[in-house]
Amino acid sequence: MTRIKKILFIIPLHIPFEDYINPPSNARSIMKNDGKYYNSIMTDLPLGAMSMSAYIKKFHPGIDVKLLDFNVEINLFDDGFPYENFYKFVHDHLSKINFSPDVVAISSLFSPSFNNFIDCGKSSKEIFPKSLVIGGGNIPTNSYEYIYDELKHDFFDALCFGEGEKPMVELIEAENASKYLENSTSWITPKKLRMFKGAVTPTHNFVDDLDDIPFFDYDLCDYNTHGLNPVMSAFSSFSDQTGFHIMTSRGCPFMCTFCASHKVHGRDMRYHSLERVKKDAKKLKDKYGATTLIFQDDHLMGDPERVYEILKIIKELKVQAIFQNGLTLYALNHHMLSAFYDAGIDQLVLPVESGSEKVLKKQMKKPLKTKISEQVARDCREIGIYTDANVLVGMPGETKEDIDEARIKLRGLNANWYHVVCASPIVGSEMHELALENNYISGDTLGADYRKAVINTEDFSAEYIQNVQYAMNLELNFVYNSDIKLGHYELALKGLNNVVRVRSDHAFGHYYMSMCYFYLKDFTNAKKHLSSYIDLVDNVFWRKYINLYNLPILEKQSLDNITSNTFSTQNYDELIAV
Ligand code: B12
Ligand code: SF4
Repeated sequence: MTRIKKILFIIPLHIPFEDYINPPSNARSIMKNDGKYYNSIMTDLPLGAMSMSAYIKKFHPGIDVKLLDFNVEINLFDDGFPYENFYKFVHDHLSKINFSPDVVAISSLFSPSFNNFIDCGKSSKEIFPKSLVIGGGNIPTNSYEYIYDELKHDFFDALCFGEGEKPMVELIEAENASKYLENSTSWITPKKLRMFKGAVTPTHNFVDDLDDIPFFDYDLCDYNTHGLNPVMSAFSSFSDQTGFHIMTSRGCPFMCTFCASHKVHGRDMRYHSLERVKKDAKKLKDKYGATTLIFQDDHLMGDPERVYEILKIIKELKVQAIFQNGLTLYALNHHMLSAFYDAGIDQLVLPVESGSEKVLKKQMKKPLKTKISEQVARDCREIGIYTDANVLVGMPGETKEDIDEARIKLRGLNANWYHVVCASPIVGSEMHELALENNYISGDTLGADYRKAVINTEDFSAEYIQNVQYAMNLELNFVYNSDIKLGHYELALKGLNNVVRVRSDHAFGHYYMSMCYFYLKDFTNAKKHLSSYIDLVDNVFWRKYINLYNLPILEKQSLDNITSNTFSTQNYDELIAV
């Protein structure tokens, strides 16, 4: 009989604490009652912990599992954040928690959360010295040597390699937990690592048939707080939806150099059966009130026939669906896109990644041609699907010429919106290895995320990429906005409105909204947004870009006579000079 009766899952803050307190200018932020801006923390459901909990309870229904997600906890302070660092926050929180765990299981998926993961481990051992403190997820899977050998953070009793369902159940069932951890290849311990230096080769221990994992333990989360700010809310059509996350497959066979997913889930595809997908989706709708399913599959399009069936389920249940990770573009032919639309899906994320063939092929090793991206964007427009294109800039090996080529090419893609981010050397990716080997990384990489450029190569500096990333965002979404260019002002307002909703001081957002309203002959709103723009023209940050893109410097008197001339002063040819 197991001695493990209580397990506490902890999810560290996803982003560096410093970025929470002082959000970078290109991050979504919110103002709290103390008048200060804080980063707007995403509260998506932690599927890993929910899956492990369901699997554990299948074999040991008596085990009491709790979840503490600091991305949610940190959002609950309305009057400003009272702690000077993340460690103090966690420490205080754990010391007040009314739960004595036998195991504290900390999950860390993201490089930017590395230091927070460590703070959680340290605090947990201090507050619960008799508990087993373990870690798992992408970061421990890839950084166990760094954590134990370099940082000497032995407060983690063991770190799990890859997926944790089976290793957790084996741990619970072990006669002697310490002995099991030392002997199992799913776990790395400080003792094992030091004893067999260099020869520790942990292995994946997958649940081969995903249906063996019961319906995920959604009850670990309280939707009232976890549903406050999921990533989905950044998409205009989904901001008022009740979204529940679901992952119908694991694995991805592709080799994109910037990706680390395979390190945890492997490269072979494993799927939940269609019956199971249907049952879960129905339960999420009927029992939990889901109006939107948020698919987290890495490679949903792995089996197109299966996708048609999943779309039928979505249609039958009359729920919306969002595919945040993007869908493999080559599988999105006109027929497939029409099936998506027929199922009620009118917004898709397109992982376009670059407008340069060379960068796609050589730097990213992405099996994609720009003409496929263009075709998909064109088909979506024709069918009526709104598209958000993801773009990465600043891969090692990318040159300034490649970047300029991509900038120009992407203008012709005509996606509705673009999310341009800085390529980041995430731990576990081929790009990270390359960047390390060549000394390309500046600053604290473990804290790096896609908003902050950290790669410096022979071709560019991180600062250059940071500037280009912001300029590309302004160009593709505002100055060269495809919907404005095509005269689809209502569609343009969808994206622009979304920006101004989360950043009310966005000068470009207001200017281009005013332009759209003007051409839609809604002069009241045209005047309102132009007035907000005029209030921002003297702002130092915006003035730089206003000058760069030749937006007009207007005064309040202009509001009395808004004409098409107000909006036609740009000189597009100069724009590449950032
Ligand atoms: C969903 C998701 C998100 C969600 C997070 C939802 C959440 N609350 O967890 C959101 C959208 C918020 C997100 C954000 C980001 N993401 Co993301 N995301 C994913 C994605 C697609 C799926 C994660 C998931 O739910 N998996 C399903 C569950 C079942 O698996 P799991 O969580 O990995 O858990 C299993 C194992 O890891 C392990 N395990 C996990 N925890 C523990 C704990 C213990 C104790 C044990 C024993 C085992 C264990 O067992 C679990 C069950 O099998 C992964 C890719 C992937 N397939 O993993 C990328 C991934 C994790 N994300 C990634 C990145 C880079 C990011 C961002 C940095 C990107 C950005 N735009 O800035 C941000 C980070 C946060 C930020 N800065 O805002 C990278 C992380 C790599 C890295 N080294 O950093 C991944 C791996 C994708 C990739 N391209 O490589 N992401
Ligand atoms: S980025 Fe997407 S397609 Fe590429 S390897 Fe990762 S999961 Fe697969």
